[in-house]
Amino acid sequence: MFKKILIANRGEIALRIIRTCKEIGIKTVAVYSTADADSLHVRFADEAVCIGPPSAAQSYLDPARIMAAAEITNADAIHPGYGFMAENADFAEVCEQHNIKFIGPTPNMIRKMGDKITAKETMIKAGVPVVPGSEGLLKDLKKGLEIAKKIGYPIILKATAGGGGRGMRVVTKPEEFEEQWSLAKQEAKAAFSNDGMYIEKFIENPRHIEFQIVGDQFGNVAHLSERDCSIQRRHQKLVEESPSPFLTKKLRKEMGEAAVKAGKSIKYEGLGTVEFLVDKHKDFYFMEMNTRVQVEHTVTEQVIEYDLIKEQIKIAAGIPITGQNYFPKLHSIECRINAENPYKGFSPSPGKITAYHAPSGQGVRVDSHAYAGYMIPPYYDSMISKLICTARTREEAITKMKRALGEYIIEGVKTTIPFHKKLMEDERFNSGKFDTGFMEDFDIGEEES
Ligand code: MV4
Repeated sequence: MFKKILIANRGEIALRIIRTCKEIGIKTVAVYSTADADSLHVRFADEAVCIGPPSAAQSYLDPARIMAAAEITNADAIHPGYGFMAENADFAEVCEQHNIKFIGPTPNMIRKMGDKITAKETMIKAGVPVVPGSEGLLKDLKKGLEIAKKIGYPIILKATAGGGGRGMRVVTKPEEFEEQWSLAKQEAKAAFSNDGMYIEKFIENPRHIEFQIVGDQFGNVAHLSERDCSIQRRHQKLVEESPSPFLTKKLRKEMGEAAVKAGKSIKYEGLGTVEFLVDKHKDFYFMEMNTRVQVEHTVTEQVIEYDLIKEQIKIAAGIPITGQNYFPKLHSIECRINAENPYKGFSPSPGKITAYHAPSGQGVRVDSHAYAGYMIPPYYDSMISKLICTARTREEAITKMKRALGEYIIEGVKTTIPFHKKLMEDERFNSGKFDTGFMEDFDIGEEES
């Protein structure tokens, strides 16, 4: 087992990883930018190394600074958390070269799934259903128009280097194809230095349902059931839950088997998420695979009673998994609390938290690095807390969430708490009949004074 893990991240996830390390007797090293000197991950780690100024490019995203911190502290592994270095194959390779274990899949697996066309081809070979579309890279505009005509409009143009909603354009009729094609290519070139595109049939208002998978170094792969992440706004998830109110037992089994097939086909190692789009006929299609721990891993932990970070560390250390699939015993919902003003288009609201009280009680979990007096820096993402409520049924979990949201006090900055309160009262949310279009016509109403 590792003796010392460096956590190449900040905020709640750095804290989350430190907590597990403490429980299993592994020393921790925090790294931080000068903007995070007063952060809890710095205080709770056994050691901490300042790696640079606030700009992420010169701190959390700089491989040389992170590696230097790992070497001077003698860390034998690096946990990247999510974001930053988590899906950076080059960084995983640098770790390998320095004989420091990157806690995650191999650089090749990260690369394979990071390139969306390669990922899709891999899934087709493995027999996992994918959205009908072009096979491989689109050669030129003419070929694109041809394929779009064949599959029928509307279609969606996607960048092979994209993902998570970046580098996509919907085309509803042939007359618009050329313009959208060149805009999409320009955007992809600017964002990813790679303008490779592919086409898919556009599925209107799908549900976003993802399966947690876990694989070890011996070829065992299992799934830990699904999370429903359909409540999103501009590709930012707001609420996640497990199990999905949309899945039947039969569909869960089928999708779970597809997710395991996906993982086995690449001998996947570590924690991974297989994202599916599910249409109104309950047909499901592989979308993307994420090769990291996700923000919403917590709801899975709650419903199957499993420490996913512990599992991730054990797998990296070469300990085998049992290979059995897990099914939810409970219902868990996560509300992401962001320092944003939901009454003003979710605009960022960084600043000092002047008063803070977190909810608690049975079935209430708060994963947060926030405290009274904490200064939320403007440089990083705006999530300051995850409120996770777990009960036997969805109805009870929602009731508990309302109670917990009512106890949550955060003063000094605007937060998304009022949004979540309104959502928990929403009829459509309560019925479980919603899709990824939900936020387009959700009305939060007037701010209470
Ligand atoms: C799609 C789609 C409809 N049809 N692909 C958005 C995130 C990225 N993972 C892919 N996304 C989509 N791909 C086809 N062929 C609709 C979306 C999409 C979406 C997907 C999941 C959750 C929220 C979404 C919001 C808008 C669009």
